[in-house]
Formats: sequence, structure tokens, C-alpha cells
Amino acid sequence: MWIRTRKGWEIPEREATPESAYYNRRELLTAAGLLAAPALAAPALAVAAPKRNEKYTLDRPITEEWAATGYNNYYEFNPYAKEGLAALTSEFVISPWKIEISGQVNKPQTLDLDDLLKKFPIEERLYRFRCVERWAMAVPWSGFPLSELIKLVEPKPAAKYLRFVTVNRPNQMPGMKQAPYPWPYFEGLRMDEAMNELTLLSTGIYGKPLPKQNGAPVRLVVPWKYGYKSIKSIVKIEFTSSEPPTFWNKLNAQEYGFYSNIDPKKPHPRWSQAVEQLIPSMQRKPTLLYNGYEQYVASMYKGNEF
Ligand SMILES: Nc1nc2c(c(=O)[nH]1)N[C@H]1C(S)=C(S)[C@@H](COP(=O)(O)O)O[C@H]1N2
Ligand SMILES: [Mo]
Repeated sequence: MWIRTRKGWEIPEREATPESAYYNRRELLTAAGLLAAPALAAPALAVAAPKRNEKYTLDRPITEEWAATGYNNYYEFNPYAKEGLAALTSEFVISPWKIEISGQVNKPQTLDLDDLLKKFPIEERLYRFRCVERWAMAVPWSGFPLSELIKLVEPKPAAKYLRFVTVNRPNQMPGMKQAPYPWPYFEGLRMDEAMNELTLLSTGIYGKPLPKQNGAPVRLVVPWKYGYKSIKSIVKIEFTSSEPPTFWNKLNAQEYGFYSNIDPKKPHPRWSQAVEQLIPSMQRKPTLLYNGYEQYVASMYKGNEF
């Protein structure tokens, strides 16, 4: 049973937090010692910043790091709030981390994330990112193309889809006990979508390891689809022959489809998708078809997969 709760997107426009309130909030949090000062954030980890792949460019400024790492959707930590999630992640253990790969592949295996990261070079890409609730950002993700991992495990011809599953740790993720959702979170992609050059397995943001609230230690980034497709803290990837069920579709099939490709002309049943709002200012911008990635993805679709 799903108890319906008020979502962020149901907040009336007039109550949306204006930019100045965000800045003030941050100053207050910093003064109260609740946000780490930058100098303390990165101890002497001599990790080189990943090299940026200049192919992927933006039409807007990069979102301020504090906003992208301080305004999140991660229901396992809190299904009712987007701010302050970092403070709820202290019990969440992200190392060691294993990913189990199973199903229709010649080489099923359980991979240690550290070993995986030695196999593939990490690059940085600037991508737009758009939540179905209309908030949007533009951030430097680091990671490697999911296609590299797919090639490693050699899919069989019967593999048509990938099913992804988030870690299931109610004792480390307090939100899991706050709402009766069908945990653990699960998502899926069609094989061609998973192989698309844009689809990243991301382990970092802003040149640093992913903060826990952004999906550490490894998450998907699928920039032409609504944000909920970009599943966080992945522990399992299964190659399947039929379309896998997805978390939000299970909760509300009328509102959240399997494809969830971004289309300004297709409204959500409860709101228009014609405009998006850039965090933290909530400046409005027209939504772009496929979030502006039409040249990379349109050929995969006949036109009705939204
Ligand atoms: N496991 C898991 N993955 C998730 C979510 C979640 O609640 N749980 N939220 C999704 C939604 S709705 C969005 S918009 C993005 C937000 O990513 P961000 O917090 O890094 O901006 O994560 C997606 N991945
Ligand atoms: Mo979202």
C-alpha cells in the first residue's frame, strides 16, 4: 500500500524558495557549522581531477556545487525533503562496494567497484539534468560509459533490457523506514539506451567522489530522461529479455512510464513540462526535447516512446 504524501512539486508556485533564501540558508548553515567548510571537505586524498571530455557542452552556466549537492531526490534517506540529506547519510557505508551482474550475459560476475575503476578511464562530462518535478541543473559528472561495462560482460542475443537495483539497507538509510515504498529502488533501460554514448555510470561530481546524497559510490546518469531514471547507489545490474518493472511506474503507472524521455509537449498529468527551473535561482527556461540531446538519441525512437 502506498500512502500518498505531499511532494515538492505540489508546493504552490508562490511558496517556491527564491534565490536569496537559498543563499541565506547556506550562510546560516555554514555559520552554524552544519556545512563543511571547503578547506575541510577534501582531506589529503591525492586524487587527480578527471579529464573533461570537451565534446559535451552546455547552453547554461554550471550549477553551483552547493546547490547540486544540497538539493536532492534520494527517498531512501528522506522521502519528504530535498535539503539536508547529507546529514542523514552518516551511517551509510559505501566502501567496499560490489556490483552483481547477472542474467543474459556470457560472463556474469560480481565486480568490486575499485577493480572496475581500474579497468576504465574516468572522464568528466558537463550534462544538463532535469527532474520530472521541473527543477533542473547542469553539472560536471565524472564516470565512464555504461557501454564499457556492458561489453565486458558480453550480453547474449536474448539480452534486450537492463534492470538496475539500488542497495537495500534500511538500517543505514533512514528514509526507507519512513515510507512504505517497494524498496529497494529499481530502474531499467532498453539495451540501445544503455549502450548510448551519453549513458554514464558516474562515480563523481565537480571533480570529486560523489557525495552520498548524490548516489555514492556509483549511479546512473541518463541525461535525456527524467531524473528518476538515473538510479543511485547501484548494487545489481541484470540483463533481461523483457522490459523490467520500474519503481515509479509501480507506484503510479499513469504518471511515470518506462521510457520517461523528456518532452516539453507532453505534460505530466498534474503539471506542464513546457518550462523547467534551474536550481538554485529557480530561473525558468523552456524545456528542450530530449533535454537538448536530440542529436544523440532521437534515432533510437520512432516517436511514441515518452
Ligand atoms: N535509489 C534512488 N535513486 C534515485 C532517486 C531515489 O530516490 N532513490 N531519486 C531519483 C530522482 S527523482 C532524481 S531527480 C535524481 C536526483 O539526483 P541528484 O539528487 O543527484 O540531483 O536521482 C534519482 N535517483
Ligand atoms: Mo526527480
